Amino acid sequence: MNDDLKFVPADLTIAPGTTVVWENVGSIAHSVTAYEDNIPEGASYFASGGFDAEQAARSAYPDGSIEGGGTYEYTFDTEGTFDYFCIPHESAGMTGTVSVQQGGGAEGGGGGESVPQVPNSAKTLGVATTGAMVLTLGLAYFFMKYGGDYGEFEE
Ligand SMILES: [Cu+2]
Repeated sequence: MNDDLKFVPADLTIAPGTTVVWENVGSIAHSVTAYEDNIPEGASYFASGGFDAEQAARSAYPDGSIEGGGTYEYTFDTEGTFDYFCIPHESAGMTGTVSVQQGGGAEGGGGGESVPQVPNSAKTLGVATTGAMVLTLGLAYFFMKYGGDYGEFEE
C-alpha cells in the first residue's frame, strides 16, 4: 500500500494456506477490508482491525487503519476470489483481489521482490548440477585409471 493510494500488486494469485502481508510503504493510512459479498462462500471474513463484518469495519474506521510502516497479514485457506478495498480510498479506486487456487503463486505474485529469487535458485541448481557432474567425471576417471590395475592383479 502506497501514497499513490494503491495496493501493489492489486491482483495476486496464491496457493491455499499462503499468508499475505500487506505493508504500508507510504505515510498515508490505509485499511485492508474485504468485500463481504465478494469472497468465496464459506470463507471467513477478513479486515485489518480484526472485524468480522464489512459494515463493522466501515463504521469503526479509523479503527483498523494501517499507518505508514504498519502491516496487516491474513492467511488464505479457502480457494476462490477475494475482493477487498481500502476504506478511506475506496472511491479513489484503491481495491485489490486475491485469487486462491491450487498451484497459485508460482509466478511470484509478490511483486518485484520474488522475481530475483527465480534466477538465484536456478543458479544454485546449476552450481549443484555442475558439482555433481564434476564428481561423476572424477569417479569415472578414477575407475578408468585404477580400475584397470585391479584387473591386472586378478589376471
Ligand atoms: Cu488507502
